[in-house]
Amino acid sequence: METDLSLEFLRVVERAAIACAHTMGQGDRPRADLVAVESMRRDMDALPIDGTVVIGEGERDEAPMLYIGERVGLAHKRPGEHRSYPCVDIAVDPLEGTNLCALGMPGAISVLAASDPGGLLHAPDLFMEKLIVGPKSKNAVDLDAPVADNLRAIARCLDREVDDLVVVVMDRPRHEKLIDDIRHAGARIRLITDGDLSAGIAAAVVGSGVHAVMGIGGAPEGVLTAAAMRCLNGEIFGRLVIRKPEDGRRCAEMGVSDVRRVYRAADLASGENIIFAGTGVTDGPMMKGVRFFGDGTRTSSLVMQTRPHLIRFIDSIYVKDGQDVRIRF
Ligand code: VTB
Repeated sequence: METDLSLEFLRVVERAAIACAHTMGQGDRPRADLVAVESMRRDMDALPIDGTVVIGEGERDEAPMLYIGERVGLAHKRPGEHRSYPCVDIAVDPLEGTNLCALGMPGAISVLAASDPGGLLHAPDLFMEKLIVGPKSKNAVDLDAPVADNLRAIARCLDREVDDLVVVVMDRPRHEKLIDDIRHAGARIRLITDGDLSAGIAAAVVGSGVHAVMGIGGAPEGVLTAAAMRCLNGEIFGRLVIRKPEDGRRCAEMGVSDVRRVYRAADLASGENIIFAGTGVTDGPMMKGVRFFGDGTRTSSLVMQTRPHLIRFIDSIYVKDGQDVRIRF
C-alpha cells in the first residue's frame, strides 16, 4: 500500500467531520450518523484505491453504505479502466460518538484506518475488554492483573504516584466494580459517556492528561484504537466479550477461533503499512471540533502512518470561494 494515500484519507475524514458537525446538538442521532456515512462513502469512491471495508457500519443487509465487505475506490467506480490501484483494507467509523455529536458534547471524531490487505482484524460487532496505555507503560501491565497492580505499574513507569494518574472509563453500570477498584487504589477517574477510541489515543500521547483507558467498549473501536497505537507506540490489550451463544457463532463466522485470546495492537492491526486518520467533530483531548466561521470552515485532525513512521497534527481551513476571506493563524 502506498502510504502517500494518507492525505487522501485526511480529506475523507475532514469532510465527514464537517458534514456531521452541522448537526451538532440537534439531538438527531440517526441524521448525524447518516450525513457522516454518506460523506465518507462518497469521498471514498474518489480515492485511487481498490478498497475493501473490513470494519464498517454493519452487515450488508443492515447497512446500505460502508457495510463490511463493500468494495470502494476508483477501482470499483471505473471497472473498465485498465489501471491498477493499490489494494487496501479499510476500517471506518464515520462518526465515533454519535451521542456526543447529537448532544454537542466533547469527544466526537470522524475516523478511519487503512492497511495492506489482511492487516486489520475483521472484528465482530461485539464488546471488548480493553486496557489502553502509552509507550512507557506498555510492557508493565496485564489485562488479567488486578486493577491496583496495573495502576501501580503504570505509576512506576510514569515516575509518579498512583493518585497522580488519570484513568478514563466509560460511565456504564457494567463498570461499577472497575470504578470501585480504581477508586480504592487511589487513582483519579475521568468518566466519559462515550468514545473510548478518542480517550485511547489520548492515553498514548504524553501531555494529554490521560494515563490509561480501562473497561469494556466496542470491538470495532478496539481495532481502530490498535491502528492508532501502532502509530503512537502505545498499546491496547483487548479480549472479546462473549455474552451469549450467538456471539461465539459470530466470532467463528468471522474467523476468530480463540475467543479468550488477549489481543495486542500488533494482532488487531497487524499490517506493515497502517494509516490512521481522524478529525475532531466536537472538541476533544487531541483535536478541536469543527469550527464554522462564515467564510470558511476549520478542522483539526491527526493523520498517522507506520511507513514511513509519521505523525501529523493538521489544522485545515476550507475557504469559501469568491470572497476576500482573511485567514487567522
Ligand atoms: C462503545 C465504545 C464507543 O459506543 O462501542 C460504545 O467503544 C457503545 O457502548 O466509543 P454501549 O453499548 O455501552 O453504549 C462508543 O462510546 C461510541 O461509539
